[in-house]
Amino acid sequence: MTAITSILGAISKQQFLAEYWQKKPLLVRNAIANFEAPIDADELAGLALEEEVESRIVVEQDWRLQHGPFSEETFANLPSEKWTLLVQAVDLWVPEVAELLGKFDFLPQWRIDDIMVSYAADGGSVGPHFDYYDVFLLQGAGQRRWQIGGPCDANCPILTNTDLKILKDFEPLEEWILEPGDMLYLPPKIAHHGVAIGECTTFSVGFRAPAVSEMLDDLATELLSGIDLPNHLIDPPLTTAMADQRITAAHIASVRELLKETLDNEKLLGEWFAQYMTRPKYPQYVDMTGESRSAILDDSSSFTNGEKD
Ligand SMILES: [Mn+2]
Repeated sequence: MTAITSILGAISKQQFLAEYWQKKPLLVRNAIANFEAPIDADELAGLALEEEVESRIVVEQDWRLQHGPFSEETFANLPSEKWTLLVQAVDLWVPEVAELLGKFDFLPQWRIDDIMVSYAADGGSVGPHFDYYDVFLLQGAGQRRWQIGGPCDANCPILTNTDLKILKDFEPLEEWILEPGDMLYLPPKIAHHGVAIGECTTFSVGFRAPAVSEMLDDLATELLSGIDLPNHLIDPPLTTAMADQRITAAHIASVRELLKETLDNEKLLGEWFAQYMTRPKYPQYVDMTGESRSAILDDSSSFTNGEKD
């Protein structure tokens, strides 16, 4: 009988969640034994020709970022080295890639965003950078050298002459060469830099981590669209001394109180959040992708593709 092995290797799922998830990087050698990438470079380039598929090409020479869909001509005119093709949400278009998601059953499924697959020519990279989401970087075909640095945030200087957010000062602290089936887990904000050694493909399992501003925007839209919230701004106790252009701390406190009261609504927040996190990545293509996302609130309301059942 063959033992069923976890994608975390020798680390148990419980240990991973307690010690690594959103805390520190983990390299897993041979996360998938004898891994054969479920999509190859030609198939990936084929996807990037499709209008419905979100793809990008990064050329290192001038850190130029191009958005797909691409044409055969685009590929014919690329340099022989140091470029990368990135295709988003390949799991939605290729069932064999979607199957990989089954290996991440130790995490809330509604947190998963997509599997991005990248192909890099020799020396290709997207530059040293950091992301705000967790990611598992599973090596497909070929080799890639991953270097990681320390934690970064919006204050870390980035290059100004490109649309890419490339770190100006990247100091690698550790590095590994990943072989097919090896996997590197990175928590949010860790600086990283992956350079292809020869041609290679990498499968990036990324997680949904909306910014607070995005969540507030969406929640506000939800509130505007239906639920009647009768509360309006009210004054703190006024004195005649407040009858001028100053906004007092007492006024700010009453605004804060009003906003907190609005958010302090379990049902409103839960239902909005469940719908928000189960919204399809590409709502306009659900008929083609069959994208299905669901979540169940602990009060047992269930949500599918952003709708309440
Ligand atoms: Mn990254």
